[in-house]
Amino acid sequence: MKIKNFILILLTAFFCVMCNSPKKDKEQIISSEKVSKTDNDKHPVLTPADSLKMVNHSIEVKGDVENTLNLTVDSLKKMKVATLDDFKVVCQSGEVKKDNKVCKGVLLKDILEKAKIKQNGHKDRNFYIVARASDDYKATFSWSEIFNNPTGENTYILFEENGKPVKNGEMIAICKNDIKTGPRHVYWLKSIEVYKVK
Ligand SMILES: Nc1nc2c(c(=O)[nH]1)N[C@H]1C(S)=C(S)[C@@H](COP(=O)(O)O)O[C@H]1N2
Ligand SMILES: [Mo]
Repeated sequence: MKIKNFILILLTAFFCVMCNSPKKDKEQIISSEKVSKTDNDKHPVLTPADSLKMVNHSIEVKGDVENTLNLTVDSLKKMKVATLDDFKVVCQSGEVKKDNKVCKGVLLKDILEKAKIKQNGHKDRNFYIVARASDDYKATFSWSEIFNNPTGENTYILFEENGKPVKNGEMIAICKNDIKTGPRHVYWLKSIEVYKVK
């Protein structure tokens, strides 16, 4: 009798496992299908010469700022440099594109404080900040995210990855606390633009 019960329990457990696993796979497929693929999603393959043309030796901080800045890796090194551990670049699709052990950079907040956003009184806070690359890839931040939210302590302009200068240009904008870090990882960085919401 006891052996029969034992076999019955084993069989039930086996069928439960069998029924549950394909369900999980289906859920995963559905969630990755939510991101529709268009031609715009494809990365053009550039020749080494063409990708060199995308490199900027300085980034321009401009727009609604009192001081327009031209920042090089050397000028970033003179600012307050932070070290980031274990920074992963994850695409919107979920694919891990980079897995850095250690990176060095400067807070975007410190750069914007140096440039001084032109604010007209303390209620004038509706600004957006665009990090733009040479290929016109861009990421957008808001004044509130940078100056009144923990995101401000997690948004950097990087110049070093794993002890070496960054690849794909000299500086990269990143936001460490984004869920998927790929979208606001801007390489070939060319400018940081501050605009007031009209
Ligand atoms: N300048 C620039 N930055 C970019 C992109 C781009 O096309 N151009 N692609 C983004 C995307 S979609 C991802 S997932 C990450 C990593 O992209 P990679 O696979 O080209 O390294 O960088 C982001 N930064
Ligand atoms: Mo991506």
